[in-house]
Amino acid sequence: MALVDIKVPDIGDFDEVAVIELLVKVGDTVKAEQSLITVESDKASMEIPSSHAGVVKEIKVKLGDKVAEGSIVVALEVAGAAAEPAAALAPVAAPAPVAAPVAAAAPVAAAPAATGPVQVMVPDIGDFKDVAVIELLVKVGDTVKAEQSLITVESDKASMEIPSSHAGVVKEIKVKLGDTVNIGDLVVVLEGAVGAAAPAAAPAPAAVAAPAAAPVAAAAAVAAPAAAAVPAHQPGTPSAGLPHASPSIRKFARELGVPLAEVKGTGPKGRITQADVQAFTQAVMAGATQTKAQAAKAPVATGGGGSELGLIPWPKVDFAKFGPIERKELGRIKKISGANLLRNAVMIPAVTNHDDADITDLEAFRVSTNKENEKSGVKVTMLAFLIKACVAALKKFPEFNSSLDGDALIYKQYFHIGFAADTPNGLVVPVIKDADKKGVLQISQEMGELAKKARDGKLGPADMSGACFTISSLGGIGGRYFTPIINAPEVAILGVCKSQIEPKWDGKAFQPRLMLPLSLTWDHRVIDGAAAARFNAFLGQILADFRRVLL
Ligand code: CAO
Repeated sequence: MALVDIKVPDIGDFDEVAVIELLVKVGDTVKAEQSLITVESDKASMEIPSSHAGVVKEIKVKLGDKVAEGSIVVALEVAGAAAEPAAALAPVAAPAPVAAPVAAAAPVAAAPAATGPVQVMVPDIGDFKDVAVIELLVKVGDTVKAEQSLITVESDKASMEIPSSHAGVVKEIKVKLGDTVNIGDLVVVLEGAVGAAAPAAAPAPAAVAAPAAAPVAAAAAVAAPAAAAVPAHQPGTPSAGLPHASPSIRKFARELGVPLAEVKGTGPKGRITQADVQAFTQAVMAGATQTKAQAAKAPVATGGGGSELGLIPWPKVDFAKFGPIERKELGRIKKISGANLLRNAVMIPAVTNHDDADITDLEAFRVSTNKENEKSGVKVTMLAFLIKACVAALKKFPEFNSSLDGDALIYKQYFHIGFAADTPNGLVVPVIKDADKKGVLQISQEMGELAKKARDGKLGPADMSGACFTISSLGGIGGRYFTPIINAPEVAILGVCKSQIEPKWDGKAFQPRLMLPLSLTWDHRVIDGAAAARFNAFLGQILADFRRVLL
């Protein structure tokens, strides 16, 4: 075993780059070429790889440190034989490619304006070969300045922008996303003299711009950075339109299909971390957020065009013609829930059965329990009893606790019950997990906590995911019956309205009974009307005599 210092290799003229990420920790086993840290200059973001395989014994830098060529990054314990051929591994250790964000086209003073077609090529990007085009930053017709970035390219170790050598109007874009490019490849064709840095230097028509740049060495190019490749994202200026993230995070996001521009960075200076990308993915999967592309596709609450369903277009009315108006954008929750509700309303063949449950005795029990428990601070709610009763009904009728999966049904053996909560920002559905394993008191307490979190806008994706069945209670507000919309991929939802005393015939006389209106909406692809009627009847029996929950 030998201890080898892994140093920052030749990174050209970048003598003061900041360490912005530590990618390994003491004790980690690393392979040769594995990235150890990410550094960032004002010209590029790059990862420093290990020249050897081994075990990290010590990390010699910390976040924020400035490093230069030769700075020790990590002390690595390597097997004796492996330590020897350090020289053989030199190409790995010297990520000349990372020094690549360079390649000047021409010094500023000479940066000409195009008067005729000018071809802008990929300049000298050092040792990089076959770098992928990951962003097109201009479109045909755009007016660009000299030095303005045209495309972003990325290797597995660095990302950088390729600037324009000239000012002009973009006539043609010669690359597309996913293309791989090399030095000298044509990027765009510009035309017309616009905002010239030095009009006198305008080249002849059809001048070839980039190659005009001396094929300078990386360091020299940085020293004359007129059209040097600039960082894909400059520290401190994430709002420049491009996400502020390291190459590996950009790659990670691309693999997951995550639009980085929509991810909020929580790292230093708003930098996007791997955890940010993961959190964004989880939020999208849980339905708590949408990508812009999803939102654009979704026929949201205010109405997509309607053309997706072959419907006539949504009526467009100039309401101001009829009286004063005020326009207010929908909030985030309303937009998301609107899109979900519309999909569920349109895609599910839903039917609603209405029924009543006699809760006279249950309500008396609830009120007396609350009196006895006054000091505990936990109020037992009717909704908590309903959750418990629904669990019993879901156990008896398992298809209500299922989800469609193509031609199959997934039967859940857990009982997570969602409840609709009205908040100032819109409707949300927190979930009581494992309601079958909890008592009514605990459910009441958790509901109180979740409802508060909902009103405070603090529910996280985990609080709102995993429901098997949902209850929407308007009992505290009023109404008789309504037709709730199923919360896909669930297959049923129970709507509850305000209970009231009604005369009920007991065979001899009318008796005043407290009746609770129930509205069960179910997915007819999974459930039949008879099963729904039985489900409601069973629920009614339990609510009339809660001891049946025990049976
Ligand atoms: N019948 C008569 N009264 C009822 C009742 C019912 N079915 N359910 C509750 N109540 C009464 C309670 O007794 C309580 O009265 P007091 O204040 O006099 O004790 C009051 O209504 C409030 O009840 P609660 O504190 O138990 O609250 P809740 O369990 O009814 O509701 C919550 C909690 C979060 C579900 C509710 O605040 C809410 O947001 N409801 C709206 C849900 C919704 O919007 N659904 C529609 C979805 S489709 O757009």
